[in-house]
Amino acid sequence: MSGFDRIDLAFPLIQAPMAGVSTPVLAASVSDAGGLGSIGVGGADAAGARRMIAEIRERTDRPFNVNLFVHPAPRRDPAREEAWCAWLAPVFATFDMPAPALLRAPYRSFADDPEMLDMLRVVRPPVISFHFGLPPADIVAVLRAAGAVLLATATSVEEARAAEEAGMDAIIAQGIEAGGHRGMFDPAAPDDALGTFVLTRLLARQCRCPVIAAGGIMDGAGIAAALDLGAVAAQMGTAFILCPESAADAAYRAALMGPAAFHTRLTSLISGRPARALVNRFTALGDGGNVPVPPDYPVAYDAGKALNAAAKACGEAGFGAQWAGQGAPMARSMPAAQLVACLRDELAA
Ligand code: FMN
Repeated sequence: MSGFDRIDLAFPLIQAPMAGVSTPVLAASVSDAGGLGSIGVGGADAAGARRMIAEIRERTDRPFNVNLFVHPAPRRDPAREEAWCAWLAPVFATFDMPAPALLRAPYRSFADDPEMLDMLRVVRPPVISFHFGLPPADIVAVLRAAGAVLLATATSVEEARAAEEAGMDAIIAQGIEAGGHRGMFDPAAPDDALGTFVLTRLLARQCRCPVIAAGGIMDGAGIAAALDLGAVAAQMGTAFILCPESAADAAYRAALMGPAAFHTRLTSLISGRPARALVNRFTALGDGGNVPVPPDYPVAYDAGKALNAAAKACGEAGFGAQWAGQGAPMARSMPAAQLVACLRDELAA
C-alpha cells in the first residue's frame, strides 16, 4: 500500500487548498462527500491554523489536508521596494491613498515557523501538502513521525524528483493552466510552463510515487482524462470557488461568472510570484510595459493587499487577487457536496 492509499479516498478528487478562499466548512463538506477537502494555512499563524483544523474536525471524521507555503525567505531590497511603491503611487492616488512607505512580509515560510511545526506535531492532521518548495529533512521526519501523509506540488520533472527524494507520498503535477500561484520552487529560474496533460504523463512515467493532476480540471471528463494519463486523483481549485462554502467575496464571484472568466493571466504584480488570475484592473497594470521588478514574494503582496483595500474602500473591486485557472468559464455555483456528487456522476457516465 502506498502512503497515498492510506488516505482511503472514496472518490479520486482533492479540493485544492486555496489560502483565503478555501474554508474549514468547504474542506469538511468535500471530505464528507468522499473527496479530500483541504485548507490553505499559508497565510495563517499557528493559532489560526489550529482553529481551522479544529473546525474541520468538529464537522467531519473523514481525512482532510492542511497546506503550507515553503518559499525561501524574501531578500529584502530597500531600493527595489521603494521603486515598486513609487510605481504604484499614482494608482493609490486615484483612491486618495498614499502608497505604503514601508513594506513587510505578511507571513512566514513554514520552513521558518517552528510554532506551526509544533502545532502540527501535536494536532496531527492526516494529510499535509507543501507549495513553493520542500521543507528540510528534519521537518519532514517530524511530520512523518506524527503520521501525516505528505504531498508536494511540482511544476517540472526536476521538482518532482526532489519531492520524491524528500520522501513525499505523492506529487501534485501542477500544469500552467492552474489557478492561483504556480508552485515552482524558484520563480527566477526558467519556466518550461508545462501543461497539465504533458506534466501528468511525464511524472506518471518517470516517478515512482503516485501523481495527482492539477490545472484546468473542471468536470468528470477532466478527472477521467487525468486518471487516463496515469494520475491517481485530480486536484481541483477553480471548480470550488463558486461554492457557497468558499470565502470568495461577491465581486470575485461576479467576475468568475461573467465574461472575465474567459481571460486569465499569469502575473507576478500582485504578490511577487507568478500566479494565474482573472484579468482585472490589477493584472492590466502589467499591460503598459516599463514595469519594475516587484519585491520578492511575499513582500510585494503587502503592497498588493494595501492597494486592493484602498480600491475596495472606494467601491472598486478590480484590484482583488481573483485567482482562477484557464477552466474558469466552467466553474459551477452549487454547494460543495452537490458538486462532488455531480463530478462522481460525470466520472461514472
Ligand atoms: N495551491 C496551494 O498549494 N496552496 C494554496 O494556498 C493555493 N491557493 C490557491 C487559491 C486559489 C483561489 C486557486 C484557484 C488556486 C490555489 N492554489 C493553491 C493552486 C491549487 O492547489 C491548484 O494547483 C489549482 O487550483 C489547480 O488548477 P485549477 O484552479 O484550474 O483547478
